[in-house]
Amino acid sequence: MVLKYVFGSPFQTESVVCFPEDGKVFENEKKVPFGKISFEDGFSISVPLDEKTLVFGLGEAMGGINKRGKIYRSWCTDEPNQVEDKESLYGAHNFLMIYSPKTKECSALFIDYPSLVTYDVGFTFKDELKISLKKADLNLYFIKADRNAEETSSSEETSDSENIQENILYKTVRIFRKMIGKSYLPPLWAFGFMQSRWGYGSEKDLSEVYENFRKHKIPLDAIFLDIDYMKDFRDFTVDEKKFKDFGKTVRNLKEKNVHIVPIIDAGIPSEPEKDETCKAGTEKGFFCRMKDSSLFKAGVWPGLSVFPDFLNPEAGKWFASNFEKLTSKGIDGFWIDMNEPALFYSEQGVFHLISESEKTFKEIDRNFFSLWHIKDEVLKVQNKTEDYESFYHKVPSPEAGGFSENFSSGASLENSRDFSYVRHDLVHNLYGFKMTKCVSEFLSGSLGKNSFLLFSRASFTGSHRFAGIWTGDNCSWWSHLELFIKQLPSLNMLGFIYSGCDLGGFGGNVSRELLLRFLGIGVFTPLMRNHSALGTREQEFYKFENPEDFANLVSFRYRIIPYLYAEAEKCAEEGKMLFRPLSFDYENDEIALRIEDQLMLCDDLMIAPVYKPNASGRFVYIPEEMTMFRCTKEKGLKTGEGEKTSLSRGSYYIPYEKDEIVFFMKKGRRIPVCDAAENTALLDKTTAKFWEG
Ligand code: MIG
Repeated sequence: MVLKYVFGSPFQTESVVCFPEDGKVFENEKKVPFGKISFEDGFSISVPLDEKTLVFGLGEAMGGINKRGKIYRSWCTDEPNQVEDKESLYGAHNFLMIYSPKTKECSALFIDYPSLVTYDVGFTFKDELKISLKKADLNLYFIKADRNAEETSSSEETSDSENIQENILYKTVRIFRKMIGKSYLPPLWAFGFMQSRWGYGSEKDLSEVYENFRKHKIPLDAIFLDIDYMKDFRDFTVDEKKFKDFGKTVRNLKEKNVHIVPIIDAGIPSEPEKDETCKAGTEKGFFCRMKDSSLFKAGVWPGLSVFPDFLNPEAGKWFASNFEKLTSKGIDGFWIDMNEPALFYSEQGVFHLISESEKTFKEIDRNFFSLWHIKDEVLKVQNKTEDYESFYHKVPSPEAGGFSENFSSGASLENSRDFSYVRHDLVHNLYGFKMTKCVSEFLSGSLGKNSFLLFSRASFTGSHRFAGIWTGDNCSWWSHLELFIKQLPSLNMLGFIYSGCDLGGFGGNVSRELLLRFLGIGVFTPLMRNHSALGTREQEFYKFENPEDFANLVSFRYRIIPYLYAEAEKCAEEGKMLFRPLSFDYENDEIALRIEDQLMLCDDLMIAPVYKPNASGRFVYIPEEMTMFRCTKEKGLKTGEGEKTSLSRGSYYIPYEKDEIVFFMKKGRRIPVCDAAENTALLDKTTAKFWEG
């Protein structure tokens, strides 16, 4: 059962593409049956939770799989400092599930709203979930699966064990996934291993990486280019000093089955005389503007920049058409960045800082405490609220709902019948989504559906139809390895099947052991990329002792790629999840319900990654009889079959060294495992043998 509550005049976000035929729509209700709504200070809904109730969802977020006990803010944020108390990351994913083990009932909420949404999940009051918005213009969806109805049935499902089919949590997700549409899936090569680093930007860098991977016999399918390949960090340019013939370099590597994947940022340098993209976009009026119709400018990598108005479909189409400059050179994969959008500073912000500082210095006398004021002001310059409130998008009027601006005096922007101006902060969370959408549509048209790789940093519910996402700037921290385990199932709930994190961690210096343990989960995630920040310890596998240990783990990945890809296809098509919390398979198991560090994988498997330093194993809960496969360099990783052990339900200490892969298979299941290969193009599916549980 799906109920849609329309309040006020919502913005049409495009998150939901398929409203169920038997769904009901209500307009401007004063009461809802699942909580208390209030129109004070915008809009809020309060839902009572009983003590045992679990709350899942919110996609890319901090916290646990069970979201209780924390505040979250859905506001796309460039957040390179992901410490525990942070409330926002790069994605805005307003989907929550509430499961009561007592009543065995599950309901879900989807808040279809393009700006800040705050979730207080039993933090202020332990038994209250409170969701707050600034405006009372939204679509609120309430989903309640019926245990006995065949809402999610499909012919493929006969292979599922009964417990999955009947699981009310899984059923609820699948109703939601039907509403938000099928997931994007890249071509097979994008399931191969991909090497990246901020700093790679020349022909020499690429060949060095390629040669080293070959030398150490580590499989590889793609090498990434970060902003350094561009001329002065300008989109759609290639630095000729670094690449004599870019097209030739790309083609040469492609002949060796290695794809080059360049980055594209959201901002365009504000230099119409020098920069073609800026010139064309300015002439067409495709950049975001301020009230007085001057261009909004803020600093990002190329310096002071202007920002394509992705909420204007014509502007998006034009921006995306520029990708041809790279696809024509043989590029068939991109990652898009800085699209929250991240703003280092705006002109207004810097002027404000200068005047504040001058004032402080003048008055400082001997009260040095006032220096803290300057420190605060400096920090505030980046991603400043006032900046997000200062510019506008030109949105097709029917989409804008009650969000279009009522300009008073001093404005030269004007709403028309066809287009309305909407202030950025009111639709902030759509910026990266719309960028992803236009780029994906362009690539789909020019390269063909499912034949390009695309993933984005910022995202919104619905982005999964157009691209994958990565989880942004994590760090080489054990806690971030743990965080990633918790993020994966939540991302899968929202259809982000093609997703992953920077393996090894982006910021900070990775230890050999941590990198190996990151791979312990990375071998299973569709997006499998080692990426790190400029200035950190080099983290290519061959920079560490015994690179063959890494090569073995990556080889194992290649052995299961055909299986993983086929399963991911099912997930994308049928609204299934590649990674699930254990509760999605064992809803009646009190222990499984609370497990935060093991995941169900595909239909058949369970994984329990090690995420603590200096561990030579971990405790694992086995929720039903399973077969454990231990893959070592002698048995299973590179060749042959992993060592099998049968385990009945219960808890075990499982020895699990960092150069091994351990996973668990449900009884009676089997998965195909083929021979490893240097890259996905050389994988031979006919070599597959079944590993049986
Ligand atoms: O301000 O392009 O998350 O992956 O290496 C940092 C440089 C900009 C942030 C991305 C990261 C990328 C980096 N970018």
